[in-house]
Amino acid sequence: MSINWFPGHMNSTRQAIKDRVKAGLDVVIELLDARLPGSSSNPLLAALTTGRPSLKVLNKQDLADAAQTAAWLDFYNAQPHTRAIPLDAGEKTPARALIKACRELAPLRGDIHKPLRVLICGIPNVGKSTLINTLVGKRAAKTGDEPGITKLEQKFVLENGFYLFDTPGMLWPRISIEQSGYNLAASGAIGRNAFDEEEVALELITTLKRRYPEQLQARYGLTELGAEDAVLEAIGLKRGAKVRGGAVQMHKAAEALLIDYRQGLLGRITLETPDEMAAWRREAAEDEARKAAERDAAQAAEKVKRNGRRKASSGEA
Ligand SMILES: Nc1nc2c(ncn2[C@@H]2O[C@H](COP(=O)(O)OP(=O)(O)OP(=O)(O)O)[C@@H](O)[C@H]2O)c(=O)[nH]1
Ligand SMILES: [Mg+2]
Repeated sequence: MSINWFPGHMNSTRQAIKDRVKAGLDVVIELLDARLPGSSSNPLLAALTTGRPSLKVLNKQDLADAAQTAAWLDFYNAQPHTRAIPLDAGEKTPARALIKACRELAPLRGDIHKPLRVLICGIPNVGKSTLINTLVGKRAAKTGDEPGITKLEQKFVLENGFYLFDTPGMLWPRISIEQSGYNLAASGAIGRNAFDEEEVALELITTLKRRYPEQLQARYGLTELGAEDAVLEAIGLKRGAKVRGGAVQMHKAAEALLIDYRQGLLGRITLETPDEMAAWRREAAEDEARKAAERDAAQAAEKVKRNGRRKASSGEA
């Protein structure tokens, strides 16, 4: 399954971020989802904001595996010009610490004449507006548990000389790393109609079986874990996803599992490690290179054929 969800408002967001960078921007805060810190990092955003001081915030850390969050923080903190911190966007004290970090990243800005301009961006539903509300100290930005709540860039004045810009969640036109597509969909970053819930639930079960089997068993009272579809059926039985005749509606079972996962009812779970992500990236790049080589070879063969036909029709030997 290759996911492609780049509705019109994301295209406008791309332009709005471009304009913001041009108009002047001091710090970029990219919110990542701590449950998928690699897949939630937006390559398009990286390209739009290169060269700006950047703070990566691993948000929803309350839902992620603490040991994995530590590994991902090490990974990002080892990258040049990058600082990474974990966060639960609703928690006031750690959120306020972000303000200090922004001031340190742009020490020459932050008064009325030279305001500090901070852009908050990231994939849909990752908690950008929640963070703004926590920082501002009131429900100023609209939030909600589905992707696509914020539709337009919005400016908030945090204090004198400190501006925050909330942006709509943005993905990128083609998510070529298949596993990233599944993890993004499982996390709730992708619109419901843009993916097959059953397929995503089965992939989630594969990951959970490999990495968190006890948590999966404990949540649904399963004594053993069989094949993915059998596990999904068992989940459906526990979660009342049966039709009248007694058969399990797999689509309902998938929906129930995804809701439970998103709400943290299976415990604290991280779907990917830095090493896995690096391997997926490599595989996707190799795949792209192979496809490009195949395309080139097909085009070259076509050209030879065309030349042959031309020579034949013009009577050349
Ligand atoms: N558990 C947990 N939930 C969070 C956290 N931050 C945000 N949420 C929840 O995630 C959902 C999305 O939050 P929003 O702030 O609307 O996300 P957004 O990034 O602004 O989303 P879009 O505007 O749709 O791109 C809401 O239900 C929040 O309550 C967090 O740190 N932990
Ligand atoms: Mg929002």
